[in-house]
Amino acid sequence: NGTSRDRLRIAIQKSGRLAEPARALLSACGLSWRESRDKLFCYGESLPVDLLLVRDDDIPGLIADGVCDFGVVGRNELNEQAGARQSIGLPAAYQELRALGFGGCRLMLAVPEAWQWSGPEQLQGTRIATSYPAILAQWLQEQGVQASVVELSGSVEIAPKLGTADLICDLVSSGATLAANQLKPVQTLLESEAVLAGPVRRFEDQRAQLAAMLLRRMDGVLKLKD
Ligand code: PRT
Ligand code: ZN
Repeated sequence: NGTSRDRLRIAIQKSGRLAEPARALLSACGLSWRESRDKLFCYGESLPVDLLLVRDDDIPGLIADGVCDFGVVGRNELNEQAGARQSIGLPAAYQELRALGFGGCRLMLAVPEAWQWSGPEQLQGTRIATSYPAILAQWLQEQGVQASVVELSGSVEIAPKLGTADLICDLVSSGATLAANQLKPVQTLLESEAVLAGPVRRFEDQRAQLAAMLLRRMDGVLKLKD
């Protein structure tokens, strides 16, 4: 979508784990907004940089379609949707520009507590429940293992108990959810955190300078944080 614009548009999560830290980071970069009544669109006041408040799952697609210029999203979600595009032959449309240091978690395989884990070859012929079918399928292929991927959009951790899968591949932070479901983490597929995602294409209008300034400010803020 080659529409020329003179304002930048950044998609962030409307509510959820990344919503507050994303706003805090952008505020620290000197951005401020006039809240709109519907609270889905926030008009930038200090700079021509507007916010779109959406579900995290929608952020990669909004960048791919050129509706938004940047997004703050989990690497897990970005890589999953990139993998899904790739598997149907679509070109890469977005890229990770900066790792943001919050929203840390791991995409892991977790098995019933009674299993003795001996390595990926043990997965041959099993059924694995996940919300990340593209990342999982690619990893299985790299391991040279054939297993069936059972795609679930939520409550993945109860699949082994229900008998719909033998094990799961899900995000883990404290591990409490796994423990509560008598599962144990055995293998990390992806180290994730919130990232700034942007288009693969360069901006050819006013947005180029705005984007460069935003990245420069963000690098300053991120450097202060560690
Ligand atoms: O409404 P919307 O679609 O925007 O929100 P969402 O429910 O899809 O997303 P949300 O807010 O739950 O997560 C947004 C992002 O936060 C994810 O894409 C990850 O990048 C990141 N993140 C960090 C996590 C976790 N930590 C996490 N622990 N996302 C999910 N979890 C889940 C985990 O899978 C488990 O089921 O939280 C549960 C608790 O984790 P434990 O290990 O602490 O028990
Ligand atoms: Zn979501």
